[in-house]
Amino acid sequence: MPKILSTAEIERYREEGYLFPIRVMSEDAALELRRRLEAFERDSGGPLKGDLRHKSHLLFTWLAELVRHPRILDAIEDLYGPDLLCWSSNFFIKESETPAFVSWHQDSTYWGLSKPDVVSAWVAFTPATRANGAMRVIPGSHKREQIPHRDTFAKHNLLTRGQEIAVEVDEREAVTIELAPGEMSLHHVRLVHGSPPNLSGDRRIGFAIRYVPTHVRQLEGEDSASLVRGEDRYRHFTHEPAPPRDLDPAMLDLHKRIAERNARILYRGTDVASFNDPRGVGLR
Ligand SMILES: O=C(O)CCC(=O)C(=O)O
Repeated sequence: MPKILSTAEIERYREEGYLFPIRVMSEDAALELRRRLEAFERDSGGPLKGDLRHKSHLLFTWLAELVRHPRILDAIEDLYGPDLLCWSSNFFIKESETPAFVSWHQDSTYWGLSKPDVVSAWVAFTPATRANGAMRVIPGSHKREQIPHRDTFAKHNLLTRGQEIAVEVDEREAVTIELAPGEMSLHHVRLVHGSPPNLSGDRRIGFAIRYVPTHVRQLEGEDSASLVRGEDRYRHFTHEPAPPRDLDPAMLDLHKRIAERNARILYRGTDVASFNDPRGVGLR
């Protein structure tokens, strides 16, 4: 018996590779998350950048709670079963009227995971609209195998290597994932997706949380993840603790080491070694 998705929604995810909109929390609760992010940005002198956008749930209690939000986990459990790890999370922030964009890609390309049993929950902290660069997806494209990508390291591309699909994408097939604050979309790791620049007068803020069932493993080196539901009978990943308070010194240190290790996986085959390296464009 599914927990929150209907049988038709589960079937749709299997056929099309995405689902939206799913309400996670009220608009006010989402705007409170935005307020917390922006309070930190004010105190630290500017927009969240570099490795602070990666696995931020290890640094902030309110994001640690978000990756464990029962409504998100119920939806993920309906798709992938009761034993779940949060493998990663990434802020995708597009400032207003800036050229930042995301090229057409499959998430699976550089993640190094053993199976395509990986789903992203993209949670909207602001509206996501056509005008502000909402994500676009190609329905059913997750059924394709891994498609070759080329690295562009393009200046305004928000992806780690500016990677893009090396074959033509028929944009007439694209569906735009418009969301209100507090809603989420789900997308499969092989789904072809991307997003255009934000032409609006406000920031567009999304927090993408990557979940795997515990049987998935990392093929490209040592890796860690947070057990967020059920039990882990496989122990393929080292388990990460939740932060006891925002910016806890021990968690800052752990996060730094994890980010360095993850960067080695995601930038493998290049000479970029860190999310903070200006040559690597990722997570600006
Ligand atoms: O936020 C966006 O525009 C793109 C997000 C994305 O590529 C992802 O979550 O995998």
